Amino acid sequence: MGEGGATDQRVQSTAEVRRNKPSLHGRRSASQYVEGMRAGDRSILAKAITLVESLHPADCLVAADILEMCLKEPGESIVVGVTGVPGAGKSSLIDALGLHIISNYREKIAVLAIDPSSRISGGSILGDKTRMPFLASSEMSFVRPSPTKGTLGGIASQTRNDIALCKAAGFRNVFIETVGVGQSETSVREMVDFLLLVAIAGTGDELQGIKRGVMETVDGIAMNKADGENTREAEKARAVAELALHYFPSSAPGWTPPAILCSASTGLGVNEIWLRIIEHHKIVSQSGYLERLRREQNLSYLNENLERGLKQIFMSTPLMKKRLAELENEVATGQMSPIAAARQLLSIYDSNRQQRDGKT
Ligand SMILES: Nc1nc2c(ncn2[C@@H]2O[C@H](COP(=O)(O)OP(=O)(O)OP(=O)(O)O)[C@@H](O)[C@H]2O)c(=O)[nH]1
Ligand SMILES: [Mg+2]
Repeated sequence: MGEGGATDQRVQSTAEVRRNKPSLHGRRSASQYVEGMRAGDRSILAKAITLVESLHPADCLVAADILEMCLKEPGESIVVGVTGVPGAGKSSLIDALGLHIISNYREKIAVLAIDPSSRISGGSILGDKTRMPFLASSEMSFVRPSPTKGTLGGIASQTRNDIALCKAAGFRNVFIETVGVGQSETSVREMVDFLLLVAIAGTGDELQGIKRGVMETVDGIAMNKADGENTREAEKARAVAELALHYFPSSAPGWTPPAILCSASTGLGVNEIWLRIIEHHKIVSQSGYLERLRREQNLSYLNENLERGLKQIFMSTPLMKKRLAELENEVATGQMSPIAAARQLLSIYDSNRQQRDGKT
C-alpha cells in the first residue's frame, strides 16, 4: 500500500472533516443529518430530502455527502411501485396496506408520491395525505410528495435519491405512488422491486393496461373497489386481468403475476396482496434476480445523476440562464426551432469553456 494508502487516508480524512462541517446557512453537517435520520427523526429526514432536492449550489456538497453515506449502508428494504389511472384508489390502497403492515409486522413505511399532473396545475399532490389518513398520522410512517416541478434532471433521479434516504432512515417498506400515465410509469419500473397496478372495473381499465404495455411490466394487479354493488363487476374484471397476464412473459423469472381482488375500503385482499409481494421478494432475492435488477437500476441512477450534474454545470452561469430564457421564449413563439436553439446554447457554452480553459 505504502504511499497510496497514506494518500487515501488523507483524502478520506478531508472528506470526513467536510461531512462533519455544518453546512452554510447554519444548518447541520452531513453526518448530523444522517445520524438524525438513522435515529428515527422524521423531521430531519424531511429536511435532508429538501436539501438533496435543492438546486442551491451551497447545498450541493452537503447533499452529496448525505447521499453518499446513505447509499453506503442502504438497509434492507422492499420498494413497491403503485400505479394506475387517476382515482383507481392507489393512495387508499397504500393506506390500507400501511395499516396492515404496521399493525401486523411493526415495520416502518415511507410513501413517496409522484404526481405528474402537478407539473401542469402547479398544485401539490392532490390531497394525498387526506387519502392516507392512517399513514398521515402514524408514528411509523413518512409520507412525502416527490418534486415534479422545477427539477433539473427529472423526477426519476430525485425519487431515487428520496428512496435512498428513506431506506437509510430505516424505512423497511417504501411505496412509490405514481399516476399511470406515460413516462412516469416507465421510470418508476426502473426504481422499484415490485410494481403493482391498481385497476378498477367498468372503465375498460384492464384493456387500457394492455394497450399501454403496462401488463408486460407489472408484477401484480390489484382489482380494487370490490365492494358493495361493484363487487360482481370487479370479480369479472379480475378474471379478465388474470387471463390477460398469461399472454405476457413473466416480469421476473419464476414469478407469475397475480390479479387479486381487493377493496381499500373494506380491507378485502389487502393481506393477500402483501403476502404476494413478500413471496415475490423471496423468489427474486433467492434467484439473484433482485441483485441483478438493482445493479441495472444503479446504472440508470448513475446516468441520471450524470445528466443532472451536467445540466447543473451547463446552467451555472447567469449568461447561460439568461440565454436559455430568451431562447425558450423564441422557441415557444415559433421564432426559432428547438434544434437551432439547443445548438446555439451548446455553442455559447462551448466557447465560454474554451475561453476559460485558455485563460488557465
Ligand atoms: N368504494 C370504494 N371506493 C374507494 C376504494 N378505494 C378508493 N376509493 C375511493 O376512490 C376515490 C379515489 O381514491 P384515491 O385513493 O385518492 O385514488 P388514487 O388512485 O390515489 O387517485 P389519484 O392520486 O388522484 O390518482 C376516493 O373517493 C376513495 O375514497 C375502494 O376500495 N372502494
Ligand atoms: Mg393518490
